[in-house]
Amino acid sequence: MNKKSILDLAIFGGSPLFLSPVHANRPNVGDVDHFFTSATSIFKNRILTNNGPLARELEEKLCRYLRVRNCILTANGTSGLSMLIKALDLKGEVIIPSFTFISTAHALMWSGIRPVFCDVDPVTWSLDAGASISLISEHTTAIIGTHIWGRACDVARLENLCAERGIHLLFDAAHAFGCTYRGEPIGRFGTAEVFSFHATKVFHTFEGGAVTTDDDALAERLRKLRNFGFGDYDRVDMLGTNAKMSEIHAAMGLANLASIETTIDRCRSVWEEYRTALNGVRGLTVYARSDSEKSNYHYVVAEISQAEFGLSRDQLVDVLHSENIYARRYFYPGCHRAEPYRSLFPGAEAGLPQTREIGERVIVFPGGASMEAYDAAQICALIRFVADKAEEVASSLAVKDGHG
Ligand code: T4K
Repeated sequence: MNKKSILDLAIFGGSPLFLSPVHANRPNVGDVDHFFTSATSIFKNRILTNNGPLARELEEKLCRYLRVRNCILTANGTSGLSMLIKALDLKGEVIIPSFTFISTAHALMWSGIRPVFCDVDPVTWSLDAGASISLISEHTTAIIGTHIWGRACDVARLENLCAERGIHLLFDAAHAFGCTYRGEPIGRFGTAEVFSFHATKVFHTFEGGAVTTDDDALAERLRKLRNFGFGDYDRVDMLGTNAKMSEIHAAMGLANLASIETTIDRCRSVWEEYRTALNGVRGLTVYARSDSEKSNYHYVVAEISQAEFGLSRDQLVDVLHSENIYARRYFYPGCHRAEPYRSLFPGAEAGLPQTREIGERVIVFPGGASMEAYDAAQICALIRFVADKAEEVASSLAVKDGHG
């Protein structure tokens, strides 16, 4: 990092630190030779999709890895969520965090279910089990927690609560592949869990997802739903959809699964690089991982406190973007402030103080196995430089924006 004065920052006319964009969540790519070998087999046997041999092999291997009885691969995480909602015949209202990806709320609305937004825990940023109690009504049929950044929800407390109230507990495990809760792999808690295997996830199938469950009857229903409701040739048993995973996607999954532990190790070293290099930067806190659980370390997340850092999160994002570092603000501003929810439920904001606070402070840095440790070190050095000169940067930004 060769910037000496703030005039060297790209936002003030200097050369960007990186010549080409460095993205948050650039896809990891596992064992490419493994992928091409599987892909060749697809063309040899001409089974391209419809629960083919590679999809079945991947389901079996994922069941073993996640220690769960059933894994139903899907076209993406959102179709997995939608199918699960149908398979359980959920209705009325479902409680979800607002601080999550928009797809959970959308999947509910597509089924005519009202998402009821719950606040998040200030430490883990996952659904606040305590806050959810007062949101349960006679119309509530389920709670869906998100294991945000791979850190588990308060599973035990939510399980007790849902069992007491006779409602389903589901988890969005999109961030949590390879992570544990009380030493057990995430994927086997609640009635069912849903993974996203999107390209930007630690384990991916280009696009894809899965529902995992120990409930065999539910799994059977999901398999039928995934394939238009077919129970047999010429026999349709229910209102289904098409959410199958094709063979080429499964081939990518098999290749990525073969190298998942190496991928996680690499994610961890990148995360450690950030944590060590940013240690002591005032007003910047790297989101903590639980010491007692396994994490995939895929997301490098931090919180910016403007009062101490000297710049707002958004100002830091602008500075980084101009350097070609595409840090993101996931999941700002929260689902409740996105349409159609903002118009439908204008009062939701009042019950979501933590969501608002975290949404204003969160920043996701480029991380994951596809990052070079050297690049992570460069990014950290730049952030440290900006933090040291925050006052000067803030005044120059104000002048630049015409407020100075
Ligand atoms: N629940 C949670 C908690 C989720 O995070 C998600 C998905 C879901 C459920 C739903 O699962 P899916 O139905 O998606 O399977 C991305 C992903 O599209 C989305 O899958 C993901 N969450 C979400 C957090 O991130 P965008 O709109 O931010 O994606 P995009 O295109 O900006 O990509 C992110 C970054 O990655 C970019 O900076 C560029 C880079 N990138 C991306 C792709 C696709 C690459 O370098 N190469 C690529 O191929 O939503």
